Amino acid sequence: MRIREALLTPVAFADPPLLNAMGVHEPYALRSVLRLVGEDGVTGLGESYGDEAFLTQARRVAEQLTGWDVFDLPGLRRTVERVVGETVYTDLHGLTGGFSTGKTLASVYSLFEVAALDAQGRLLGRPVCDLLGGRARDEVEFSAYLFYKYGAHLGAEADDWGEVLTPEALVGEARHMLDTYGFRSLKLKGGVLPPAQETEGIRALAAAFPGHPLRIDPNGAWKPGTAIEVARALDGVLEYLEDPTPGIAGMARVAEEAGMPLATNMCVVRFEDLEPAIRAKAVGVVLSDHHFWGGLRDTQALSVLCRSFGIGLSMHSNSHLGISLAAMVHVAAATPHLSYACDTHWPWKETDVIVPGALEFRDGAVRVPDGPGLGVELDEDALARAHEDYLRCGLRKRDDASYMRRYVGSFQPNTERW
Ligand code: GKR
Ligand code: MG
Repeated sequence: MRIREALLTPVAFADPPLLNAMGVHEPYALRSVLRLVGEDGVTGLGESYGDEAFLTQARRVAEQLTGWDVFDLPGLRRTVERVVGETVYTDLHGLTGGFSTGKTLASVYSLFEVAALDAQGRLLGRPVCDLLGGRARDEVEFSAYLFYKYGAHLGAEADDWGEVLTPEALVGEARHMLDTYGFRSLKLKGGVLPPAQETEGIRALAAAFPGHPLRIDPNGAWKPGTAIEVARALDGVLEYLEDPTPGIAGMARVAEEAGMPLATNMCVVRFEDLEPAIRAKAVGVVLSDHHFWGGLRDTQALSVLCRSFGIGLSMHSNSHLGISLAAMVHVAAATPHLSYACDTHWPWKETDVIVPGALEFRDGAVRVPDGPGLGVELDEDALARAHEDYLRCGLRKRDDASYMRRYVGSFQPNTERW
């Protein structure tokens, strides 16, 4: 199947004021939606970041794809390498670690690879997970992604979740998520309140939901010594401790003392990071993310490497829509070595660009859609609305820190703050 055109549409969707080490989520999250339209009319869908710097690279690749055969993934890689060159895509938050040409190439390639696999699946009448080697599981388990949050965006009315800054409110948020989606694992986004308060938050969750696996992720907000104290305080309570401190050396120091495995989506973000991290015994769990690990097939390659070195695999997420969730579900289903429930921001959004129904959470898990390709259909009207929201909202890059300074004038990101 040869490509007639590659259409890239930036979209925005409403996002609550969720807190993290870098600040607070702005009123809209940005994404990009890709449609690869074949000469025969078959379309392949992809979704990724919506920051202008990413869109610029993706647009330049899209312009080069007329006549490209969607089964030629090495050809796609060459095109991406040629177009992206030495460019380094950076974001303002650093919540997925450092930046490099390799990571830029992997991120841009991924958007197009997913859409190509969707198109291949539609042509062959087979789900993407079959193209990735077949299902190791029929459904993929996800964790509840809990956030401390403000009650309202600046100048707006309170949202339905309300303010969450205390252990009691956190338990209320978790209860709502568990009742609605049936999650078992619970992940708390930390790095927001002093570590002792976040430790109390985890203890409150453990008491309210006995037997539910728990994790906390302060995105490197703690110094190694603090991280060791938290690890001791929560020994036997956490299934893993995610990015307690920045960098491989700091993580290795904490790992030596911590009773639970350390997980990361910040210090191991490229294949090149694996060797030093493994040598230093810095991480016990790598959090994959096809959006920056080079697509679905490289995510599987990452899984094989992790298995070879006795490291667990879980999955990181950012604010996303249904095309991304479908891709996450297919790759997770086709990846035998996946050790934990995956992250998702799904409960935090109210709208989508796909036709509802293909992706449903039952008992915290999503069944692999049976339809060909990713198994999700684009809702053209919803896409147009989300694009209108993008044009209207005026945001062109994610900037949690600047938005936070409008709440708290003196705010500085909490990186290694405590
Ligand atoms: O949505 O604020 C957020 C998260 O902090 C996200 O940006 C992180 O990349 O979820 C991510 C993580 O696990 O670090
Ligand atoms: Mg993380």
